[in-house]
This record gives sequence, structure tokens and C-alpha cells, in this order.
Amino acid sequence: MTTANAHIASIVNGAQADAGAKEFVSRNPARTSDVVATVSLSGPDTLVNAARVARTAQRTWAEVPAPVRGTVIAAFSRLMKANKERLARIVTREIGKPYAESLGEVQEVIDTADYFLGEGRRLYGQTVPSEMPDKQLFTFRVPVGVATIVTAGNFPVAVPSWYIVPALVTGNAIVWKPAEYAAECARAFTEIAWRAGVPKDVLQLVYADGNDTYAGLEAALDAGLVDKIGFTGSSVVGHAIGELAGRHLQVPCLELGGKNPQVVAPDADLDLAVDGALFGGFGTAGQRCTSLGTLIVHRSVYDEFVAKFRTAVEDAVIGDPTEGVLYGPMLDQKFADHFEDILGWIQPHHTVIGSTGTGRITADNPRANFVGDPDEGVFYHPVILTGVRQDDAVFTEETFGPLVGVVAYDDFDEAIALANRSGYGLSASVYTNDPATAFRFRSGVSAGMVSVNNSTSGAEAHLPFGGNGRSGNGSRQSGLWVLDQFTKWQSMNWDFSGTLQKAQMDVVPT
Ligand code: UN1
Repeated sequence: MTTANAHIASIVNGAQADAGAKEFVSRNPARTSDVVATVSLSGPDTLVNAARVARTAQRTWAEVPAPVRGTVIAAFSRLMKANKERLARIVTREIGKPYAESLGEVQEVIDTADYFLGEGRRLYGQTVPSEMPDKQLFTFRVPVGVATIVTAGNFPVAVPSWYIVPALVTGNAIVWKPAEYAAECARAFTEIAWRAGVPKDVLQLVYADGNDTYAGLEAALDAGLVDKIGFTGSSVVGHAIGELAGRHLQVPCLELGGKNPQVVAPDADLDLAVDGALFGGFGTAGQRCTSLGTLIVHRSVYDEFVAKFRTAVEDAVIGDPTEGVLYGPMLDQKFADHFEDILGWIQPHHTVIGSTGTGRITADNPRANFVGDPDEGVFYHPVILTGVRQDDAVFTEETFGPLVGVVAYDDFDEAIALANRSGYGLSASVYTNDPATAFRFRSGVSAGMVSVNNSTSGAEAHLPFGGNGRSGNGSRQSGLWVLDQFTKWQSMNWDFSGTLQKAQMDVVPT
């Protein structure tokens, strides 16, 4: 395990940027006395400077033949494989993700790189017939230019790779602003990319707080230095970024929150559905955008399902993320305050089921809500809330913590309506053995990602990832679909007739 307490700062054009006035101390959330890094946060100017450097660097990078850019991605993949355990240990230490999940997260980076390394040889355009003789039409993908990527810390390397890898292979330059509490993960990732041959002016790293990031983005957009914003984080910030980008006639790639439902149909394998709910609701302490928010269970199996789920949750081990636990701490100590929100969501008509059987949620003694001493490590008890109603805030608002609500349904149309009720539309799951039920669910829900007999979490890296409604603007990451985020289509027509042929005028006999 890395034990150094690094002092780190933004890296612009390969050099450490001037130390800003603000500092952030990134701590191991499982053992807060363990300081992972002291991070100098930059002001807005640093982001603008980085975008200016990127503007120039991008032109050179775009001239590198796409298959050669692909070989850099191949080298990145090889280095990621060689550093898989080291990087996973950094992830576990800095954000408290259980080590097995951290290994999976680095694997997701490798999968993404392996998927895109061949794309340099496959950035196809089209040849298109013309409506006129002796004329040929073509299309080409061209890079958008400078992409600014702003990412959350819950997937501190996998989600950034979804943007960075395809943006690089398609010839863009990147300014990356990671979550400050995942600063060391971002530094380790970026160094691996540089070692693989990504030029340091093509991938730059800027640490900044939310306000300065927004101000820097606005200034860089005003100066014409940013062509695309990629953002993964809360819906509230996503709205602000969407408005900012819209004012500059840009469409950002937004991957926002979720209130992801899991429907349990009467014919479902209940044990399987419990496994899915346990992983979806409590994996990563419920801090995935794809985490399960609400279970929607058919009334005929409701009591049996809740009893099984309760047992599974009570048996689960929460604690040291270097061990085989269901989940570790919250991502950062700042989320200790988040419990106030959770307390506010609980209503008198809810029944609280917690790891102790009776539940530990209490407003009288907030410290009892934690496993252990929250000053040493921020570990929440898992909570199931039954008796949730569709008008409750907890039914519609993302909790981003280990809390799952349960409601009963009678009719499948009602289940679909409940699944869509929050207005989020990221991931939705149904447990059933009936293909008709599965397909009705797929076509009825507004989610961008649907699972049948699988958890709401755990999407594979080569399918389109993204959501609708409050979960995003319909943009998709991962797989081929992300190419449309980082390239623009350019068309070309070539007339070799030797005469001026006019479209729509010299053409087609009626
Ligand atoms: C996120 O929480 O922002 O599907 C991404 C999953 C992971 C990615 C989650 N592969 O749960």
C-alpha cells in the first residue's frame, strides 16, 4: 500500500501549476488520520490556461494518424494491466471502495482502452451516392477539439476513462478536473497515460473547487477555448453546466444522478432478486449513479422478499474496504453531513430496517447512525425503509447512500408507472422469468439502461451508458456511441463532371 502523503497540484503543460490559495486534504475515509494527499486547488485562470495550451496541442495531436493514436491507447492498456493492483490499492485507500470492486474498476479502464484501441483504425466515414452524375459525396469524423471533463469521485478512474480514452483516440485534447477527494487516483491515472505516450499538453489535470471550476469553464468558453464539456455528477450541477454550455451553443455530455428502480414480479426468483438488490442498493455504499433507489415488489411476494432482504442486509459485513466487505466507508468525510439529509427523508409512516434489526436511524443521537466513530471513518449502517409512498421525497430524490426504499404494487402497469415516477431515467431492473413481462418493462420504462434478472448497477463498458430526464440530456458514453460526443461529422462533395451541377435544380426527372 502507498503510504506517502503526496503534496500535489494541477499539472498544466507538463509543469506543476502555481499553488492556489486553497488546499484540500484528501484522507482515507476508512481511517481519516491517514492523509493520502494534500492538494493545492487552482483558481479559474489555471483552467483557462490549460484550455489555451490544449487548443494548440490538439492541432498537433489530431495530425497524428488515428491508428497511431490507437497504439498509444494500446500502450495505456498494457500499463494499466501492469499497474492494476497498485492503482486499485490507491482507489481503495483514497475513496474507500472495497478492494475487489477497485480491481473491477481498474478492469473497466482496461476494457475501455481495449475496446477503443482498434477504433483508431475504424474511424470510418461514408461514401454516399450523389443525386448528380460524375459527383461523389463523402462524410468524415473530425475531432471536436478541446474537451473539458469534470468527474465525480465514486468511480475515480473508470468513469474518467470513458471520456478520456475515446476523446484521445479521436484526436481531441483534454483538460480533466477530477473530484478533489479522488485527487491521488486522478494523478496516478494521468501519469500512466503520459507514460503510455499521451503528450502532457494533450491530457492536463486541474484541481479546483466547484465554484472555481464553473468560473474557469465560463471564462474558457467565452474565450472560445472549450468545444465540449463532459460532466459526471449531480443533476443540480448538471443543470448549471447544461445552461452554461447551451449559452455557448454547445451540447455537453451529461451523466447525472439516478433513482434507479428494481421491480420484483410475482414469478421472480426471490433469492436472485435479493442478491441483485443487495449489490445494487449497498454496493459502493449506494454511491453509484446506478445504485438501486427503490424496490417495487409485487404484493403477493412482498413479505417474503422483505424478510429475505432483511436477513441478507443484517448478515452483511460493513467495514475495512481492504477486506471482503459488502461496502466500506462513504467516499469522503464530507459525506458525514449527508446523514442529515437522510434523516430528513424518513417519515413516521416508514418502517426502518437496519443492520441491527431495529435500525439505527435516529435524530436523537446522530453518532449512533454510524458504524464506529465517524471521526475515524465514515461508515453508515445499511437501511431499508418499507412503507414508502410515491409522494415521499425518498421515493423521488437520489440518496447516494446505503438506503433502499420498498413499495408494493398490484398491477404491472402500476409497477412501470412507479419505476418512472422519479423523473430520473438512468438504470432500471426487473426480476421475472416471463419474457413478455421483461419486454413490457423494457418498452415501458424511461431508463437508458434496463436489466433483466440483474442488478441496476454493473453496466459493461461497451454498451451505451447514460440516462434520460433528470439523469442526463440523452447523451451516451461507452461503446461506439460515445464517438458522436467527441467527433463532429463533416461532409464533402466532389464534382468531377467539369460543369457546374446544381443540387435540387439540375437533377432528378419528375
Ligand atoms: C457511476 O456511478 O457514475 O454500471 C458509474 C455501473 C458502473 C459504472 C457506474 N459500471 O454501476
